[in-house]
Amino acid sequence: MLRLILTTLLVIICLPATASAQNNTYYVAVSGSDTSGDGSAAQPWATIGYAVSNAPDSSLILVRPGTYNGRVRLDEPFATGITVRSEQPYRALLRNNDVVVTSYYGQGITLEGFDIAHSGPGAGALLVQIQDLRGEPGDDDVVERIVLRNNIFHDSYNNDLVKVNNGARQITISGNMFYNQSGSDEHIDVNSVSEVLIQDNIFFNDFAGSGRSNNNSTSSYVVIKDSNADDDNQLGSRDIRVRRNIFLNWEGSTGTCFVLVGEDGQSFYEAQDVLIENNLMLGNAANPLRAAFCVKGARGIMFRANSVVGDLPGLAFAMRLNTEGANLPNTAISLYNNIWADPSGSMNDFSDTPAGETDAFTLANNLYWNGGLALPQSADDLINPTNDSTPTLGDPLLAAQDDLIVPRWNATAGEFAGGFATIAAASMRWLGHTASRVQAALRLIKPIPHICPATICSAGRAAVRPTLAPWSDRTARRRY
Ligand SMILES: [Ca+2]
Ligand SMILES: [Ca+2]
Ligand SMILES: [Ca+2]
Ligand SMILES: [Ca+2]
Repeated sequence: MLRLILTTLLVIICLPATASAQNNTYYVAVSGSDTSGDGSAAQPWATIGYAVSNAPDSSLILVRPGTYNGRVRLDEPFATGITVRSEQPYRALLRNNDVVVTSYYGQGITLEGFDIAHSGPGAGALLVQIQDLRGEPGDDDVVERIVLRNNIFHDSYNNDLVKVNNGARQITISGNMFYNQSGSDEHIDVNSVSEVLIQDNIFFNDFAGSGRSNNNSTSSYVVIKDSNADDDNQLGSRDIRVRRNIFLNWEGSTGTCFVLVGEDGQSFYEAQDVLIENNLMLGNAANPLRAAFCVKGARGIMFRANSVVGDLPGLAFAMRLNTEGANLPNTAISLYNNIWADPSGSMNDFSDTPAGETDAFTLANNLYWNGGLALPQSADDLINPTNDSTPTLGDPLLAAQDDLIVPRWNATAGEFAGGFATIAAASMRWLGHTASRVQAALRLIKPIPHICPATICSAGRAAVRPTLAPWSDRTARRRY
């Protein structure tokens, strides 16, 4: 309460009636001041953290171009929500030699349009961390309704780009670009949280483009797991959606995956009720990965209408479903309406799925193509293309993906490689280049009765056929 009163007093003190903060719009600029500024266009504040602590609910905070060094704290609760936006997309740079953006106490905050990176080698761990430190982690009062939208998260020199953990919930990560994490860590580490939506993002690595060496040591682009059991009152990540993202240009280790569910060998399900749909996974790079999609010790995982296309050197092309440590066997794994296509004909291993490590799965209505050669088949694996009772076998007419331009941001040119001004435009490029063909290929797949298990789909959606057009509803925000 004291904090609230102080905050209220600060707002009153800092926002005299003469402030020109029209329509709840406030400004931050590198030339601004947190002591003499009032947040108006003429007298902007100097730091985002100060603006967040002083702007009222429903505010729009516009951050002027420039480089902002130091930690950005998004730590106030807002019932309706505020937006903190780079006034010119990607022209406000957030830099720190430690974690750059944190939300440990925030509610209802959208961060939009920034270029976010470590300042260089030697930085402390993580670029962005969202975790619940409101009271006890994962109790009724949690960090929630945090949105990361249209940002470029790149070049962590220590650990993940974005970590969401310790009981946070209702986190949306939408329309961002991710490249170059560090060490055996991820672009997004979804760890012991619930209701996370990851959609319309582009994930790739391009270490050389950042003047770094590629050690083939990085981990999955997205991991969904629980490292800390019930220490945070949350046992397993739950209700996670990964949809309409583009994954490409693998430079990571041979032990990890574009998307990995479960990692830490726990004795409980590290993730439950996870939907991975309509993603484009492009095997354009020469660096082998473990498999496009991997699950270790999880329940209720649906992988549908994804397109895994390209040479994609991998220990397995499509998936690895296994257990490690104290993991329970995977159960309720559904894989349908996907395309697994290697136009180069080098798909020599379809899955790594040891018997006994997955006890219930559905494989139905997928398309398989190995450049005209025989599909791989292994008696050592639980899941082979022959397990699909309604397969589509044939050429989906998807091109080899090895000539793709990696769409990294070029600040000097003010555009993404390929000549696009926004992440959405760069994303649309892929739609034009590849996804229209993917959509054509998906039309080859026979529609099937919906087989969404009750653990994932509500009764209201249970009769609905899964969408076959992956990106036609890019602006939709509906939840499952
Ligand atoms: Ca809490
Ligand atoms: Ca991590
Ligand atoms: Ca936990
Ligand atoms: Ca195998």
